[in-house]
Amino acid sequence: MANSGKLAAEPEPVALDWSATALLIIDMQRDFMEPGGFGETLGNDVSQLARAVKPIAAVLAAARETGMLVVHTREGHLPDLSDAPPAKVERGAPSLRIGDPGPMGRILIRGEAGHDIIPELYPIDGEVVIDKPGKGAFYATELGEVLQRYGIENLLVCGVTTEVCVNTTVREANDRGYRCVVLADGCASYFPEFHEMGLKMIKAQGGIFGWVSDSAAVLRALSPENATTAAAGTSR
Ligand code: TIU
Repeated sequence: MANSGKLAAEPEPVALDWSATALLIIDMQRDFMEPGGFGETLGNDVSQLARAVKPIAAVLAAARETGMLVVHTREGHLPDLSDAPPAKVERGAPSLRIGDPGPMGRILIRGEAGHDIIPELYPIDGEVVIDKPGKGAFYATELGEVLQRYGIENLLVCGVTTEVCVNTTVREANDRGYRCVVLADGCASYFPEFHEMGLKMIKAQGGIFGWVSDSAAVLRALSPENATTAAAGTSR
């Protein structure tokens, strides 16, 4: 099926084969989004991240409607911390360190309540969940193999935080040959200025790492009258 048109984006509109496009939602976990989690222990104001939830939810609903591959990631570590480098655990002066008991269970540990994805964006059957020990979603995970298996060439990337795990993942993806479109309103940072600069870094220099678009543009592109190719799910 032919592609039906271009997605509005900066530095320029981008034509995507929707059947080779996945929605990649980075680390929308309670540990980053809610009080008492990893993000707050680092001294951050977690309320800064709430603005990304509704735009992601809208794109997620559209992706589900069209059968697009959806991949969720979660940053976290094994209970014995064997995949947590001491340099990460020891860094800074957080109120609680990775692995310490907190109000949502042990901080940033797989299987704990705080490690899970927020209810508004909770994965459904058929969606991929990638557990990652690092900032980048490709490092020490099966993400590359999964994307290859589904024939994915393009990524719609959203999640938190813009300048940390979103940027790191986009850089990793860029080097692996994926076209990355980052959804500006579907990302957020504890530092609004870092959010803004994190997006600028992606789209500067002719789109050195990719494109920046937003949820409204994706919803327009995926609407039934525009997205004749979005039924990727029929081939899975
Ligand atoms: N601290 C911060 O901004 N982010 C992280 O530690 N991880 C992610 O961005 N997911």
